[in-house]
Amino acid sequence: MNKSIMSLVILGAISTPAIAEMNSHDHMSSEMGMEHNAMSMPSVSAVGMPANGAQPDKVIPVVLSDDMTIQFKSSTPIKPGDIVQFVIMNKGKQSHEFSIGSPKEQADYRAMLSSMPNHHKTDGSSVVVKPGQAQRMLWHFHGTTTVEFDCNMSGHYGKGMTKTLVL
Ligand SMILES: [Cu+2]
Repeated sequence: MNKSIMSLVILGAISTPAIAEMNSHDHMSSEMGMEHNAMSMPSVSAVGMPANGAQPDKVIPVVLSDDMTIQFKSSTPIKPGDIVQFVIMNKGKQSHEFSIGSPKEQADYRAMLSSMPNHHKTDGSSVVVKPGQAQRMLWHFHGTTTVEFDCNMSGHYGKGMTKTLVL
């Protein structure tokens, strides 16, 4: 009897740290997993979200130029609920950005950039396009229907590189 109690105690002494270690490992990996998900999870904007992998309803070519214009080369209107594939071409000699958000989100973003100029968003709502290059952005429009498309490269918004649509 004593012996079996003894062995239970020993078993307990051995297995408890092993379980504790396993638990802490599980805990750690799930925390890391969460962190990873949080980092790779697309931002949810007031005007929608990235739609990577989805089938687009519409394709809209966009031209960014050094004359500070954002031109949509398609007369197809964007409607609430649309998944739009933007194909963004930079025809200029300087980098431009194509960013989607509500007017408030864009203003907050520019305020952030004014203190951290190189922190352009990479969450699927914005893309910096180098001169002569093209990038794609797939966006699902839902929510607020006043959508602001901006270039938030330093000074460009102030020079008129902005476009507002009411879907
Ligand atoms: Cu620009």
